[in-house]
Amino acid sequence: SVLRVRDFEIHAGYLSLEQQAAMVAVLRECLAQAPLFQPVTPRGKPMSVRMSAAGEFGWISDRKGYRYERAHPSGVGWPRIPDTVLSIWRDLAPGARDPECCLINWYDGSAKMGMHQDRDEADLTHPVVSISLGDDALFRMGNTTRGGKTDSVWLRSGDVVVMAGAARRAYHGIDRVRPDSSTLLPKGGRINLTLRVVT
Ligand code: MD3
Ligand code: FE
Repeated sequence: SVLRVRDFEIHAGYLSLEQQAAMVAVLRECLAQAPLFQPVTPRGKPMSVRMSAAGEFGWISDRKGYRYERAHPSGVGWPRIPDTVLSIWRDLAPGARDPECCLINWYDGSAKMGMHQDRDEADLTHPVVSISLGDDALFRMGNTTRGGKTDSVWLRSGDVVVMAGAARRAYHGIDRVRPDSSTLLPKGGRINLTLRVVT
């Protein structure tokens, strides 16, 4: 079922449990090559979300700033974007250029992501596709400028969200994760994948 909240297109239950489990298995291989790391903000504050990436570029935050890089902080190249992940992009963003980055965000039960805009990409007319796996998360959607009214929705394992149009430039964040709401990940927590065109 597709739910539209403003310009956000939420495909609830897009992935079957089997598809979700297969995706977790290929993500483990990605993370073996490019392990999760804890980014720090340019001001030196550690983020609560752990991150890695697949694709030509990954997103990095450290004391030097925010940017896309061709290598993991360890120096190794990012793994390829798994085909099962790429096929979701091609289904839901038909006609768009293939993504150059699959950002992998991992949340434990106390991680959150403050309201922000994604604007480190060169061309904000390309859509972003987000895939949720594991524990439920409270996703908050705001406006293209900071402040104003927001709408919140719980994202569940297997849900896919497409951000195009005004949603692509909207402020958004994750207020909290509901621990133990899914059994997909053996140690619990939540994985969010975001597919992006970067250049
Ligand atoms: C709206 N991730 O990685 S996914 C992010 O669940 C990010 O990890 C959250 O915000 C997460 O930047 C939210 C939904 C999402 C992702 C990217 C967007 C919404 C977006 C980019 C532009 C606009
Ligand atoms: Fe974001």
